[in-house]
Amino acid sequence: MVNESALRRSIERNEFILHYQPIIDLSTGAIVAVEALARWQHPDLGLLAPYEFIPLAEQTGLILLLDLVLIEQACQVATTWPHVGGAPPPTLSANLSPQHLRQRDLVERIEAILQRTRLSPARLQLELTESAMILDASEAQIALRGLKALGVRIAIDDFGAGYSSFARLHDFEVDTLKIDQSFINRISVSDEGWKIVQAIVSLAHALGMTTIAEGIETAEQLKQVGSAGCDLGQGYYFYYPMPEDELPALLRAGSRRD
Ligand code: G
Ligand code: MN
Repeated sequence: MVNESALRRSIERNEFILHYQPIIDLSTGAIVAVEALARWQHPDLGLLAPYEFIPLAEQTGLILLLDLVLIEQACQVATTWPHVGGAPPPTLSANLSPQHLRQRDLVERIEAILQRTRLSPARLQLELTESAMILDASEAQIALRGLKALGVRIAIDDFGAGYSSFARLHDFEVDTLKIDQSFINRISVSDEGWKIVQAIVSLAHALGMTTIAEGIETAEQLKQVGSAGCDLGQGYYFYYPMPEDELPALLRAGSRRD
């Protein structure tokens, strides 16, 4: 049974692992970033996906503990990724619940993680879901400014699925929009899907933001997001999330899928 005390115990016992999914530059095919995705290695239930425990972690506030434990783990791992050719190792994209923006010590905690792991701040991108947009603007803005002052980048995850405001994105100095996979799915079904993606990309670019298409599963979707002007892409068509030890060989082998 997954309940609060089981979840708390599992964090103490370190039952969480991270899988890593490459993010591809659509114009060069290079792996430019990697997202760390949480998995719970449950002693009885096996490997659990985020949707099976993140909602409970959010409700109970345990997410405040879990996220930081996982971000530190991912930063540590990211320092071991190889340089390939002259290119810098990929950026680490890590998920951070918007609840953290209310914590006064967030910036210090992230700074301490960067110092302990010695990951360059420029190689860390934090992904916040759109619900960050509805937090008290001044409170969120102070936290985001502090993170940006460290040199960390900010991405909005699952963009377009919930409440979104381009004015807020601009105020929050968001660097990257991750376009929700529901739009990418819709691309193959109707012209409308493509038009929405294209419109998001144009607005994002006008505000100086980079775009990532999430959940690319087919060659057709890849072609369409490319023609809509998307910068980067992520999804099963390229790579499934993989265990930590499989990534370095992939990075060394070069990042082209073909
Ligand atoms: O909320 P967030 O975007 O961080 O979560 C991404 C989730 O989507 C992960 O659990 C990941 O395993 C999953 N995922 C990654 N690529 C694909 C894809 O191409 N298709 C689908 N359906 N899911 C994906
Ligand atoms: Mn994410």
